[in-house]
Amino acid sequence: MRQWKGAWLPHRRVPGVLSFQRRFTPRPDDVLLASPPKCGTTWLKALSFATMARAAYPPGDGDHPLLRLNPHDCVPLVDSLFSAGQEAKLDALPSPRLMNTHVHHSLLPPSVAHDPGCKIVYVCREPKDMVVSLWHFYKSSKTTEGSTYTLSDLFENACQGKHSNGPIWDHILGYWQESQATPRRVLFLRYEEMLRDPVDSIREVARFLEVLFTVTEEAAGLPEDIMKLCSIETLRGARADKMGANKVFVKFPHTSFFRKGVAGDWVNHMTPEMAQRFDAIVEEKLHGPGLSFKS
Ligand code: PAP
Repeated sequence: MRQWKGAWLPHRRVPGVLSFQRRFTPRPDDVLLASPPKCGTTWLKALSFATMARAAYPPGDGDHPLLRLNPHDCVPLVDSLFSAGQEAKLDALPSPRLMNTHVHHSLLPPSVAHDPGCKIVYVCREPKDMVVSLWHFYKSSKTTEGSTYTLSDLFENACQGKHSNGPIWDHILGYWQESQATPRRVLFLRYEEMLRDPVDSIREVARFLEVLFTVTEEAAGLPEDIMKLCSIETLRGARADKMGANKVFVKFPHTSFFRKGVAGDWVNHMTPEMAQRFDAIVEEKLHGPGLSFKS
């Protein structure tokens, strides 16, 4: 791991993030989905893609791309494309481009962070659930390193903010503050609220992206169709390449992106002491700005 401007990054990701910062050419109608890892990115990618591309791909269509591709193959992770020297793929995307990043707001290219045109949809999650989800994800990796990583190793690192794109509290704060300052440019979502009312979240994303559902679409049940298409059960069963989402995630099988998909699974993995310790750190970091994950 390397620390850069306060953020922890896997060392192999640093060149990609640097290139993203320096060489990314924005378009005024770009849409960037941002998130810490394991906080609902795959779901948000599916929902946003299905919503934005609904004219070309009706969500009830039996041959919808999301039924044959992993959502990560439909919406590229920008910094990874730069890491892999594949940024030309971004130029080839039709406008409005839908892209994703895991980097902190402070690491975004200035053109993206402050461009009045580019919209950012951010999703985060209860931090303990993020840690547990990340641990399961590492365990599903095909590498020996991944399969021997213990929850207590990851937990100790997470308490110091030293995990991929950590600290999670700074990640959350950066986008939250931006969403407060410029709510028309940054939409701040929570995974738990999306789980509580997925259709409402779909409408919220559509409203924010200025692709509102028409009266006819509402009457035809399009938001509900998108919810069903993007449910964890449907996406898990998609005919996507079972060996992995795309070249960047090739070590991870398709199903490793769709585990439980619930809130509060930390309780099955962390002791009350671990939970208390982590909560205290997170609450202290987020308390001032008025954000909380306490239930
Ligand atoms: P990524 O960083 O690798 O893209 P991300 O998609 O952000 O991962 O988060 C994965 C979590 O979202 C998993 O949570 P879990 O480990 O606690 O189960 C995964 O199950 C959950 N998830 C993926 N797709 C969906 C979905 N369609 N609906 C609800 N949750 C989902």
